[in-house]
Amino acid sequence: MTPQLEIEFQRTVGQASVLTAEDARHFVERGYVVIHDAFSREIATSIASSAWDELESEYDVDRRTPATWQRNAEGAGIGGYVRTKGNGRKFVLNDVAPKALQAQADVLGGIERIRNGDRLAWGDTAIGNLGMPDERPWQPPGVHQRGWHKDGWHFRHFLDSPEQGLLTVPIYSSIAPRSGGTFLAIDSLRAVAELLAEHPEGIHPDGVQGAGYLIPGLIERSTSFVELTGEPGDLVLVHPFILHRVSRNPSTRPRFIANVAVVLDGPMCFSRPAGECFSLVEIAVLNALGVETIDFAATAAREALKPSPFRSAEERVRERRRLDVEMAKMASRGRRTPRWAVDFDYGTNV
Ligand SMILES: O=C(O)CCC(=O)C(=O)O
Ligand SMILES: [Fe+2]
Repeated sequence: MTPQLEIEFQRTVGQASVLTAEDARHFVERGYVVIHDAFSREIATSIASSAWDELESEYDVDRRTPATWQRNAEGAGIGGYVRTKGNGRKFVLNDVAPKALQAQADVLGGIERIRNGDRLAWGDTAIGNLGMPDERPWQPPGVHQRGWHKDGWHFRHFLDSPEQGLLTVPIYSSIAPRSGGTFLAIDSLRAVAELLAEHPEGIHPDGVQGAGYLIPGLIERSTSFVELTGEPGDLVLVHPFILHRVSRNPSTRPRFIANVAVVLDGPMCFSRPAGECFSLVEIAVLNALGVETIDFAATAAREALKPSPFRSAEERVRERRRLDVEMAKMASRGRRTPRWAVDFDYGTNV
């Protein structure tokens, strides 16, 4: 960090109450931090257990018999990967997990910067990566893999977008190494920040999702990866610009997490008036770009979009046209999808 940014960092850390200075530095420099025992094991295990109840009643699976788990297989190459609907329970963090709430406030610059911060709640849906022991060995994270993405399939992405202020991953079951933990490209923050800084008109969300044409060019610049591991009750806070992907779980240790987007009360700000602290999310962006402030102003309207799987035929055609125009413009400015992309199911603009 530059000396001036270090001063800003110390000011922000001085206001944190759950994150230690070490946690905060980890988040700024590595793009994520694991907060241990951020919420009770009871909440975690009750969500994981109701997820199994749902899977057993909806599919012909038995939680004790890994050979049955493949019956939920959803995505290509990721057997046993499933999202549960839950029972509609709500866990208001302020009431039942104040440490989890405060940890998020610590990285976002205060609870008042979180939309409905004092009523922020988790549901009881879960994402299971159940474990599919088969002949294919575990693969470590790497560039040439499918499904890398930036979260946020429902809005036009700007450098300061408030819709996905933070990516949070509450852990509901033990995640051992090589057992289905999410893969993070921890040095992808800079590539994503540079892209967004270059495009004040914003980026169509389809460009940065799993099949997004921009992803291969971005992930290609990463050399540093981690897989998330942890225990029930741990909360992983991930910077919104960190590219990540689902990993294949070849073990018999099922994994349950959630992925909760935190919405900010307003856009991020990279040139705050004296007396106002930057959030750690903002400091991470400034640090990644090697600057102390950025005068960012979006030049196109913020826009909510229907996520691609839910669009009507007509909407699909319309968004595809818009994306095609964006892709062509990017190509003409020299941002071209690398050749290998199509072999891993990404789009391409070349
Ligand atoms: O299941 C995982 O490991 C990651 C899920 C994810 O990236 C997402 O839901 O956006
Ligand atoms: Fe994601």
